[in-house]
Amino acid sequence: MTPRGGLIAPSSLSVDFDRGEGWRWRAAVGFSQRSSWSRWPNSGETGGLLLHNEGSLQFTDATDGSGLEGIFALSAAAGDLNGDGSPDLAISTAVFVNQGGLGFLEVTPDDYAAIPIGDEDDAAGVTLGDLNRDGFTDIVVGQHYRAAVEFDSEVPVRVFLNDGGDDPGFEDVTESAGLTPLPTLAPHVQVADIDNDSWPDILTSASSGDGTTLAVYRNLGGSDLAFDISDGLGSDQYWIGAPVVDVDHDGRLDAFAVEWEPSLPSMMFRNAGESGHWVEVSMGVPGRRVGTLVTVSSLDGTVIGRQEISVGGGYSSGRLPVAHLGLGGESVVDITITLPDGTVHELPGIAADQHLRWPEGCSAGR
Ligand SMILES: [Ca+2]
Ligand SMILES: [Ca+2]
Ligand SMILES: [Ca+2]
Ligand SMILES: [Ca+2]
Repeated sequence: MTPRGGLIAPSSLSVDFDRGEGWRWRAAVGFSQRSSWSRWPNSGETGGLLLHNEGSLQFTDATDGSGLEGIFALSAAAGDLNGDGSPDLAISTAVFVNQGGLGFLEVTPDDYAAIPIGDEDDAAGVTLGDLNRDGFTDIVVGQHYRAAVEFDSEVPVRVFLNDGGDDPGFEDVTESAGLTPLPTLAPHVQVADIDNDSWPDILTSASSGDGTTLAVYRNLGGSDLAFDISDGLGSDQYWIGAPVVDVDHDGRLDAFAVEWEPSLPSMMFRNAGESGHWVEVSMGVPGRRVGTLVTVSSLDGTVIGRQEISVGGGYSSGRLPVAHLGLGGESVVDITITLPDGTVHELPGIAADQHLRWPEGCSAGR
């Protein structure tokens, strides 16, 4: 590829968009900040890049003709939004469906654009997950709104529910689902079942607890999507990133809050809350992890949760290629693994509270 100077890319991800053969990840995509940010004078000259992996660490620029030309955003996330088995793309400023062969069709909802209050307000981290457990992947968008601390504005994290169409439509349910506006920035967002009750929650990099911990929108469950927010909003404190991972292997998802201000420490938050049962699934097959869909059902066949293994999303954070699913009160579940090539593997009667690395089977270790 030809080097392009001045590109600032706060977010990037790697995903097999064109379902390349073998182990290679065939495409990576990065997005630069929008050009109007005067304090980043070199940003926004080219827009995001779609890079095609030719193997041996060689990449070609596949942006032209892809439908992704001239895009500026702070974050990108990939996942199957229309259920056809190919990964699609949601970024802070637009949504695209994969048409195959590294071509994308824009399906951005009319009300997707973030409306700035001041000069340094942007939609930020994007993350995907099936928040209402209807089988269709929804979109969560964080906010990097300096107005929240400079003008005492309150700005929510936004949620768009997928209507399940082939060219999916998305409904902004931010207000109806009770996503309380935040008095500080929340650039990073991640869908994660923090209490393992089987309903996906939204962790943000805003603070709660009067600035002492991360703010989490807890999914109240049920057919009508509704969230509760952590207590103690009001502090200006926020973190720039907050990747989620079960660091101490106790089944509860922990988070590392990354500090932007050099004089302050980054913080590791250990999850010490109440927890339901859980299961984790990772792929032991090199290069075939990202895009694997893990579906968990109770023994009566009710789907409890589904999660696509992904490494991207959010803001300036990453994630492990692991599906972590809360199970609530279910201690034994059936698991279905759908590989990126469409192959389906059924794993019946799996005991909860373990990490399962497929295909070697269950083990206590990782
Ligand atoms: Ca798709
Ligand atoms: Ca959904
Ligand atoms: Ca939950
Ligand atoms: Ca933990």
